Amino acid sequence: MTRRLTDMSAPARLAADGEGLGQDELALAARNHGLPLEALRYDVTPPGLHYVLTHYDIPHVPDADADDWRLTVDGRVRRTLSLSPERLRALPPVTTRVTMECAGNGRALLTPRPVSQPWLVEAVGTAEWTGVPLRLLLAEAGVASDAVDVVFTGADHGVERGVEQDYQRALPLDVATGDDPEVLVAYAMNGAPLPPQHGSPLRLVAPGWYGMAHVKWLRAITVVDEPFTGFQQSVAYRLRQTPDDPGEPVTRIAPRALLVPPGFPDFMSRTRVVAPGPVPLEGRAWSGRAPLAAVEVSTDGGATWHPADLEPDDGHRWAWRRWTYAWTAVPGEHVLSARARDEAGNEQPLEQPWNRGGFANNLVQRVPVLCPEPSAP
Ligand SMILES: Nc1nc2c(c(=O)[nH]1)N[C@H]1C(S)=C(S)[C@@H](COP(=O)(O)O)O[C@H]1N2
Ligand SMILES: [Mo]
Repeated sequence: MTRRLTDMSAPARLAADGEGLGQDELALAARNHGLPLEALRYDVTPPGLHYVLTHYDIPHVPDADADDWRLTVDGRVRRTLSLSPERLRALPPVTTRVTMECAGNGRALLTPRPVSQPWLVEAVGTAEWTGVPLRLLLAEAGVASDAVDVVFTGADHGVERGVEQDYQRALPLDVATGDDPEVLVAYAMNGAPLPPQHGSPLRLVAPGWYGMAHVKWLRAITVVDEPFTGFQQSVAYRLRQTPDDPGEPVTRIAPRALLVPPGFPDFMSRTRVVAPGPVPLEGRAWSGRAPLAAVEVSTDGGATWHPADLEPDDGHRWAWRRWTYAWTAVPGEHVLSARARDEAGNEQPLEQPWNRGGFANNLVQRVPVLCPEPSAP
């Protein structure tokens, strides 16, 4: 259901020159937390450390009611299905390790700043998602030959830029019915039932796609014979330079590398402090567009770049990969960066890729580090 409350075309706001974060952005930041960057050390993110992004409220689904949940598969299908979580758990399970990243990651570092969830670089996490391949459910329902898109509806409801709505996103039919990667209707995260904030009892997992496609609290899958034009598809999540620019849709994750910040932090500035001498650097890198080709590291603010050692993916194509680099710190101030490139030639830019939503911005991370002079014995 979509109802117009005020003007649907009201564009998202850009912060004025020099305008600090407002209470509206703080309220979002306090609800939607990022991955503490030191947790990049885990291959699989412990659930409480995985980033969270929820547009409206987390629906209240008491554990006792979770099995009363019904997922409807309808629209342009031969047979409408009504599936309980129990029924889905009885089907052969598939587990996929997936790195998920919010399309707005990095937004708060842009100039001018799009006013929305003010992510720095930490809107990412990797989990083992267990569920049922979406293509098997669609095959059971029998997709009509005129199908174009598959729409996913969550149980959460809100209003956004004047438009009252259920959270809804669609995938093109070929992606929804594909098996490489296999889109999942997931009921477990890291081997346990989905936590409330990650979509309990059911969510979509679309490996390689930015977070907005992974619809949580999934209650309906609707096959449609026209391109889906819901708010999150055609108003939000478009790469626009101006409010009236139709823009390209946000789809798969652009390559990014992040560092585990070395040494220890200053409480307020988060500046890192390291002792002179060998400082092993490590981090993670990923791309949802093509397999990773290389990660490079700079320890001089991006002036020079050196190849990092990139670990193999060990069969986890849709998960981040660890990289390492041996640095020797000398006294002074340094800026550390890492940048990823994938096999399709997509590479992280050194200049911000700006659009009004602050989406798919994979500007390289900058980590200021202070290396004090060794203290006299
Ligand atoms: N139903 C529903 N699904 C949703 C959202 C939402 O607000 N409602 N947020 C989306 C966005 S923008 C992101 S980035 C991911 C975040 O998933 P996570 O909170 O499990 O990390 O969920 C997506 N799925
Ligand atoms: Mo997101």
